[in-house]
Amino acid sequence: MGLLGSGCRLLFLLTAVFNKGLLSPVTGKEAWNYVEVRDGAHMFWWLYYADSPSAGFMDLPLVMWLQGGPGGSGSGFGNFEEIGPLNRDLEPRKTSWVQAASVLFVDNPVGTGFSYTDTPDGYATNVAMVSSDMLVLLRNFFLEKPEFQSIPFYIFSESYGGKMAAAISQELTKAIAEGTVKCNFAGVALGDSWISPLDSVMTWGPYLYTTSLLDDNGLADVSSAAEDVKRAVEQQQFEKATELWSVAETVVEQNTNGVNFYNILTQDPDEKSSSSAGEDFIALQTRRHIRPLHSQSLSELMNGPVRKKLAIIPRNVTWGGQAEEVFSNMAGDFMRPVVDIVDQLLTAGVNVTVYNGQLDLIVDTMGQELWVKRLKWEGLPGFNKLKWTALDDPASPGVTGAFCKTYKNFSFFWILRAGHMIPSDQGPMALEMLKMVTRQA
Ligand SMILES: *[C@@H]1O[C@H](CO)[C@@H](O)[C@H](O)[C@H]1NC(C)=O
Ligand SMILES: *[C@@H]1O[C@H](CO)[C@@H](O)[C@H](O)[C@H]1NC(C)=O
Ligand SMILES: CC(=O)N[C@H]1CO[C@H](CO)[C@@H](O)[C@@H]1O
Repeated sequence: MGLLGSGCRLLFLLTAVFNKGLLSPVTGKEAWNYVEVRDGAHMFWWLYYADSPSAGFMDLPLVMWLQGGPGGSGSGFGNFEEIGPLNRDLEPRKTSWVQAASVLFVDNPVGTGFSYTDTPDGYATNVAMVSSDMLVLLRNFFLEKPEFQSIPFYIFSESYGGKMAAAISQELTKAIAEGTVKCNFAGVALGDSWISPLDSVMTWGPYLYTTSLLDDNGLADVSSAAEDVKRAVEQQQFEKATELWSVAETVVEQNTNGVNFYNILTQDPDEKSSSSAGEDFIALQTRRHIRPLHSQSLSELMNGPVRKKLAIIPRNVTWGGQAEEVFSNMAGDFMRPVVDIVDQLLTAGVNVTVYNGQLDLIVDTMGQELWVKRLKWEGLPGFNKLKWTALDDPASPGVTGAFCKTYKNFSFFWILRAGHMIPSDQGPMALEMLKMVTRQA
C-alpha cells in the first residue's frame, strides 16, 4: 500500500474511532494489564467480560485465546480479525465470542504483540519456558480478577498457539493440584494446531495432489522435500528441520503457482514469497507466517488508536516490533512434536478438543488424523469406532457446516469450508463450536 493509501486508511480509522466512542465494545466491560513474568520480560493481557443479553459473565465461561507464529498477536489478530467484539474496521462483530464467554487475549510468548522484553536474552526458546511464563501470568491474572477463579476456564488456540496451549495446560493442571494457581480449568481446544509438525509436512503432497494442486512431478518434488524434513527430525536435528521445512514450503509454492498455505482455494495474496537473495530462512518464514497476522492496516490500528486507548504501552514498545526475534528464538523448538503432552493431558482427565479447517494446508486435517491415531490414550479404540455426527451450519440451516465426534474426554471437529483461521472463515460455525465445547449447546 502506498503512502496515500495508508494515509486514507488512517483517516478512516480515526473517523471510525470517533464515531464508535473510542474503541469501546458496545456495552461490555474490559480490563488489561502487564505482568512481569521474569526480570525484564513483560506480558500483556486484555480481557473482555462476557456480554450476553441472557446471562451475566459469572454464568458464562472464561476463554483464553492463544495465537500462533510463534510471534502472532492474539490482542491484535485474534481480537480484531477473528473473535473479538469489534472487527478491524471497529464495527461490532456478529459472531464475537464475547456473547458466549469472557475472552482473555494474551500476547504470548514474551515479545509478541504488546508483550516485550527489555533485553535480548529475555525471549523464550522452547515451550517449557513459554509455559512457565504463562503460569506466572495466569497466577497474577486470577489474583487480580478473583471473580474468575471459580468460572470454568478454557484455553482455545490456533496453529502454533495449540502447541503452546497443550504444554501450558499440562503445567496449569499441575499448578492447580499444587494450589499455586487458583482457577477452574475445564479444557483445552487445539485449532489447526502444530502438534505434530512432521505429520503436517508429510501429508502436504497427498493432500495437494488429491485436490488438483499438484501433478505427478510436483507430488514427487514435494514428497522428496518432505522426506528431507523427516530425516532431520528423526536425527533430532530440529533447527535444521525448521530450515528444511522452509525449503519444503518453497517447493510447494513453486509447484502450485503460489497456493496459500492457510486456504488451498486461494493464492498467496502477497507477491510470491519465495526467498529473495541474501534473505535467511528465519526472515523468509516470518515474512510468510507472521506478516499475514500483522497486516499494515492492523499494525496501524494497534500502534495508533489502540495503544492510545490502552495508555499503558511503554513509549518505546511497538506492537509486533519483536515478532521476528520471538520466532527466531523458538526455531530450535519449532519442529518438535508435543503428541506425548496431549496423551498426558487425556490421561490426567483434561478435556481435549481438536478442531481443524477442511481447506487448511499448513496444518492439514490428514496430518491431524495421523497423530490422533497414534495416541496411547486408552479411549482411542472407542473413539475410532464411533461414527461422526453432522452439524448444521448455523448460517445456512440444512447445509452441513461441520462433523464432530466426542468420546469420553476427547472431541474432534472437522470444520468445512474453513482454512487455517477458522473463526475468520466460518464465524457462525466457530461460535457454535465454542458453545458446544463449553457445554452451552
Ligand atoms: C525501553 O526503554 C527502557 C528505558 O530506557 C529500556 O530499559 C528498555 O530496554 C527499552 N525497551 C525496549 C523494548 O526497547
Ligand atoms: C469434561 O467433559 C465432560 C463431558 O462433557 C464433563 O462431564 C466434565 O465435567 C468435563 N471436565 C471438566 C474438568 O470440566
Ligand atoms: C467424561 C469422561 O469420560 N471423563 C473422563 C476423563 O478422564 C478421566 C481420567 O481418565 C476419567 O476418570 C473420566 O471419567
